[in-house]
Amino acid sequence: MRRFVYCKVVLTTSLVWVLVDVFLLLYFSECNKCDNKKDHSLLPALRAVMSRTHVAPGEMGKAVVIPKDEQEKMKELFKINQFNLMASDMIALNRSLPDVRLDGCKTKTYPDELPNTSIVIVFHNEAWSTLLRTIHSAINRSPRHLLLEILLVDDASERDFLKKKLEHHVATLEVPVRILRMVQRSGLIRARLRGAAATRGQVITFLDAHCECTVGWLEPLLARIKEDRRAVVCPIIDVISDETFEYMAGSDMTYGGFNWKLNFRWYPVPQREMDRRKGDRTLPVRTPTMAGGLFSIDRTYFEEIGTYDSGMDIWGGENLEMSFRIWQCGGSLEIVTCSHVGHVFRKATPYSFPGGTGQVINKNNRRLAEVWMDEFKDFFYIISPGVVRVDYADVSSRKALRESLKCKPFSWYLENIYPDSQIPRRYYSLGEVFSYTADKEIRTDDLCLDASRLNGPVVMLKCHHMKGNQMFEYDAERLTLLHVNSNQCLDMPSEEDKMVPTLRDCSGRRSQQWILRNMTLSV
Ligand code: UD2
Ligand code: MN
Repeated sequence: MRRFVYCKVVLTTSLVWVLVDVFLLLYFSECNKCDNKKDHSLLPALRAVMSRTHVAPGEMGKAVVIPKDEQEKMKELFKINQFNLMASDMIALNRSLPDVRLDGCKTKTYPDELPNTSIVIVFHNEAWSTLLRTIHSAINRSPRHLLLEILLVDDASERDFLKKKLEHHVATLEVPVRILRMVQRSGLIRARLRGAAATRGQVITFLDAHCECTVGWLEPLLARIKEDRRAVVCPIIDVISDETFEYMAGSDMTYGGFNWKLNFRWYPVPQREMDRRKGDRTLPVRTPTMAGGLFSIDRTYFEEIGTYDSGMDIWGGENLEMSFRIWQCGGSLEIVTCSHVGHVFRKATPYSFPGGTGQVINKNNRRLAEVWMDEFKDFFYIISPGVVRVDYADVSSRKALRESLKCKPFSWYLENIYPDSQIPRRYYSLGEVFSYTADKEIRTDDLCLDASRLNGPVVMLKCHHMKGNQMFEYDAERLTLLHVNSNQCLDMPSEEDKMVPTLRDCSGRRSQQWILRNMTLSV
């Protein structure tokens, strides 16, 4: 009997929710048709109810769960864009998101008179729902007077819905949206240049085509540029899961750097930068590099500082090129921690790279290194020999730009802006795998060869720069690497050591002889 009552209660409660759901679904499908007109005063309240009832998939940034019997189809669809297209298509174009800002950001006020912005979004074969959610979230969460226009640049997409259907859809929006079409596939760099040239706003804001802007994202970016027109500012990039479209807040404690192969990487914000901001995490973080996709820049400053290198193709390298250029030529690059924008990070690229992925990225990186990295380019070329083999065309106009802007050397950048960089300022020797540094470390990126046991194997551990177990003395005559702490020599891997290099008493035998290549300093 009791169980019966319980079931009944559960059933009626569910029934009520189902009715609420149906109502909300109807309401929101209507709303989607009329494209987010502001006059839905009920909307915020309904959104709140909706998030409690989980009525629509993905509301409040929740993960979308695909039922078992749909998962085969889901996997098929995943391949089109390298993200869960089925999940994305299930989510409303104006889905609600949590307010992930630091508390100190929520109460900040900004000047009434902020510069306005044009948003530039370039895309190649983007999915409908992700592209439109980028646009809708930007419109819904930007004060109307600050968002002048949106420019879409279609980089020669081949999908039908991105033609007339897209034009009709954007024509109904309350912010002017213009679509420019590249005649042939040009890559994101030249597509952005085309978009930027057509903007009329005081600031240009670039976004990837699969983003979601959160509440209050725009004001802090514009306010920082108003303070200093040479500040180029990025939001914190939150993660939208490629598997579930769950919205996950990014950290304000990481900033942009790069590794030995010039890949962009996130690293912890160093203590010196925390100290400079006196521990106030709501203040902008000075970042050595930017991820590349999401940033705002004063429009005239974008021109002055040399826009982009139009000789770069398709994808890659432009973010570091711009980062080095901004810092070396007198600007600053910052992450405005009060601004959050989500981005779908993918594990693989969904589109083709005409000419081959490696070729394209090597060419862009070569141009970057030739123009901005001075003698440090040699370090990079040894690590990435493929880069030296590509034809990188003419960089003379970029070198002339560097000259005319009187930009500082790369060593200045490494010393002053990126002292925690993984590039050893001084090294004795460099092979394709390891370097032997002036600190007598055997090192690759931020990992150092470390030995803690007599007659034991060596391992790679995070470099601590305290010498100790990570210090090896090279004897250029005997060709030995002496582990000073244990007074033993590095020995070649053998079957017996399970192929791991090991410390052994120094015996002078062949397996303890190491040839260091590309010596730059004498040991
Ligand atoms: C990151 C950046 C991206 C760019 C790239 C390096 C973020 C969040 N994203 O990679 O903006 O700086 O690093 O180059 O920081 N696209 C075209 N034509 C092409 C290729 C791409 O229009 O030939 C578009 C694409 O549709 C997308 C944007 O360019 O809107 C960025 O491409 P992505 O999303 O593949 O780059 P991502 O996020 O892996
Ligand atoms: Mn992207």
